[in-house]
Amino acid sequence: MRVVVLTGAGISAESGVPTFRDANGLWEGHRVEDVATPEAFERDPVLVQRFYDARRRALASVDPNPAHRALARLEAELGDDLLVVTQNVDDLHGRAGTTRLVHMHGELRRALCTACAARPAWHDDLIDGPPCPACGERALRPDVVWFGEMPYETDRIERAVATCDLFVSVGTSGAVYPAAGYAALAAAVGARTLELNLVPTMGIVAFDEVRAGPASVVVPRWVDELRRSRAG
Ligand code: BJW
Repeated sequence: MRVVVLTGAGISAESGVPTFRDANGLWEGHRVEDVATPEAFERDPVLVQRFYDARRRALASVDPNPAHRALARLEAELGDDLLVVTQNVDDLHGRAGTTRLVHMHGELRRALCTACAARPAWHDDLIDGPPCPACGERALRPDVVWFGEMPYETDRIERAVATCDLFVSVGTSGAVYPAAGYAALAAAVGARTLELNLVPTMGIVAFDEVRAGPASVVVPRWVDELRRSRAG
């Protein structure tokens, strides 16, 4: 059975990483739409670099929660038949042990050189304009996908969604495309669709099944069920 799991900010909420569109989703009064665009970066690079430097620093004090760890256990069970597609730019899936992973909106712990397109691993602040390790230009920005930019590895994701048997959406509001369209794509090819969310969303397509609850509870429960059903 081929499974695609799409995750969003809700899976990391209980690790202490704020979501975007819930009550505490603002950063110093700014909506994500006001800081996560190329136009915002052009207009006020200091503000945008501060936003991402603060979030990169905050990663040092958060850890994967039982939902991230359950998906790593699922990979141990399904191997290449699982693909986890995350919209999150934190590194909690990787730290939990997931390797079949696409960071479609990029990663906080990577920089992107606007001069040479290198994407070096990056753990420090970018606000002081450090040189790119590849070309030496002081042209590094966070390696994250802003509105109007092309998400990473969309061909690979769409191939996986179009050939999966089960599509699971975890902790995402379904407000941002192209990720918001993947459940509809999966349904169109006959895959079963399941939503795991604190509060069920009303997406463009109704999921076959919806389980409401915190990710740290509903994800391990679902993973354990799936593993038991395969064993027995
Ligand atoms: C829990 C929980 C708990 C809470 N347990 N659950 C008009 C129509 C259609 C599309 C467009 C349009 N105008 C423009 C577009 C395109 C645009 C878009 O979608 N805009 C919308 C606003 C409409 N998209 C783009 O520009 C994308 N690029 C693109 O489309 O390129 C062209 C293309 C064409 C064809 C194929 C491919 C490409 C790029 C989008 C980039 C998004 N970037 C951001 C910022 C990344 C960097 C950063 O982190 O700062 O990505 S925006 C932000 O939203 C971030 C997230 O990944 C993304 C999604 O948010 P998410 O994860 O869903 O979080 P929330 O907060 O919204 O929801 C949290 C959920 O968790 C809630 O449901 C809670 O209930 C739940 N939850 N606690 C379980 N404990």
